[in-house]
Amino acid sequence: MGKISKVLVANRGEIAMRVLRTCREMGIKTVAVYSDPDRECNHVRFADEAYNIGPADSSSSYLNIEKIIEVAQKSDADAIHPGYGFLSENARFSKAVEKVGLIFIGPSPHSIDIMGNKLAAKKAVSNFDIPMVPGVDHPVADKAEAKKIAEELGFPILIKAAAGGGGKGMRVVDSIDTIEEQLDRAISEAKSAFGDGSVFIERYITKPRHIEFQIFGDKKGNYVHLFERECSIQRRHQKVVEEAPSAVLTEELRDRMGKAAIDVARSCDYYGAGTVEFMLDENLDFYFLEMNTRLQVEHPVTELITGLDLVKLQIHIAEGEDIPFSQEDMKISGHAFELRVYAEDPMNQFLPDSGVLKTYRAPDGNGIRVDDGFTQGQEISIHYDPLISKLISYGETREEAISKMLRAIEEYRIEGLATTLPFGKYVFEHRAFIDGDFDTKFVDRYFYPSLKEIEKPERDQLEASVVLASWLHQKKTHSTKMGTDSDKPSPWRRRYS
Ligand code: MV4
Repeated sequence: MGKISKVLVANRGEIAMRVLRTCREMGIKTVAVYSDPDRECNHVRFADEAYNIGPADSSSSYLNIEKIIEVAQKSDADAIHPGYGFLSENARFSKAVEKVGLIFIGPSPHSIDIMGNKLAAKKAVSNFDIPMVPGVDHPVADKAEAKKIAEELGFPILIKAAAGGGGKGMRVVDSIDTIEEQLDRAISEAKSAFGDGSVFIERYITKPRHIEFQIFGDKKGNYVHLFERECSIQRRHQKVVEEAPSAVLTEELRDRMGKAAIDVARSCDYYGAGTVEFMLDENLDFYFLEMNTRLQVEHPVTELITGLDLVKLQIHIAEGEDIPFSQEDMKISGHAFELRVYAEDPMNQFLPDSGVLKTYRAPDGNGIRVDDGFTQGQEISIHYDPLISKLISYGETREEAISKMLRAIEEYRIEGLATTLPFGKYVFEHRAFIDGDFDTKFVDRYFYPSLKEIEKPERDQLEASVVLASWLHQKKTHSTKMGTDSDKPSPWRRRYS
């Protein structure tokens, strides 16, 4: 431990820029790494030094542990920031970094190991009073046992892979008739996807909201939470819109969930930035889901409502300093949204699009922040995550932040590839979203049915965004057609005011 004077950023795109900027502000020298096609990227130009670490495919470059550590040593860096994705939650990497005497700006390998396995995480938190979804905390391979568990829990149940994350290897089972085949499939899927066929069973929560808490721990065992982010607007486990604070938490519930989040961190002696994920059900009961041991994509919304720089905090903690404030000092101020701008076509099943950013002009002005990593003329490559930028809005109230977001979406100019900007417009103009009346099924419930309402030939002829725009216009006069399950009253609507 000790003062950090030079940081290698083992990442690319917007998050590399995000980390480099804070380093620059702190007077810390910076080292970038890049793959062959990334030679001209913003992070390469912005850093004090930059080194090529290999060809396009991630496994030979951004995932190449030996190469990255070699560059860190050669350039005399004293710490490595992994960003998110790539090596950020790889315990072997953080161990290797520390073994050669460098500082890993992130949690210990021990914390990464525990939280990387859902059963290990359940076991660690079992010593604390943290609400868990009813279910079992051991691997299940026996069919008779699976049936017995399912009958005790009641259908539907969910089979989950212990090694899984982000929804991979999950299977919903509605009745006893299909449980045997679903168990077989879940096990073989888990084995081939993660090299570990352990699966376990939980009661299935049908309409959860996804609420996560930002926590920080220091190396002396002090903890704080920086409130929640609501991330229910996602498709296929890929988040699209996030906000802070959540529209549905009361002060009392926020306090209880925050304390539970800190206990989750405590259970694995966590230090650094971490995120504790919960599901919130229709009765406002919450359940611990998993902990992510990295700085998350959506961290800017937390920065806006707290006024903190989370990367700066990460660096101070990595240097061995205490968290410089107490829980009581923390207050939520205003409301923030983030829209992830992906190079994906919302009118074509969100298929990734690649190509040159022929036009690229980001919005700005009061209440708008754009975290991006590319400029006009650059290519969005098929090799990596299709995230182009994060459009972030901030206002005194939720309504104000929504207005600013819609203004900024209109102002954004991207030509050359399809993006999720029109989808963002759809979400931020949607009555249910504006009312805070949504859960993790929002996209499936509203967006896909809305596309079916557009005649097929018309859809093929027209430019994607034009179709969506015209539908959005139409929607305003046919607002009752939107929902497919509007027969049931929504619990969220009542609570949000
Ligand atoms: C669940 C669930 C319902 N019941 N567990 C999805 C990703 C992984 N982190 C856990 N996930 C879920 N676990 C039980 N017992 C529903 C989901 C889920 C979900 C959770 C958070 C955010 C979005 C989601 C989308 C679909 C399913």
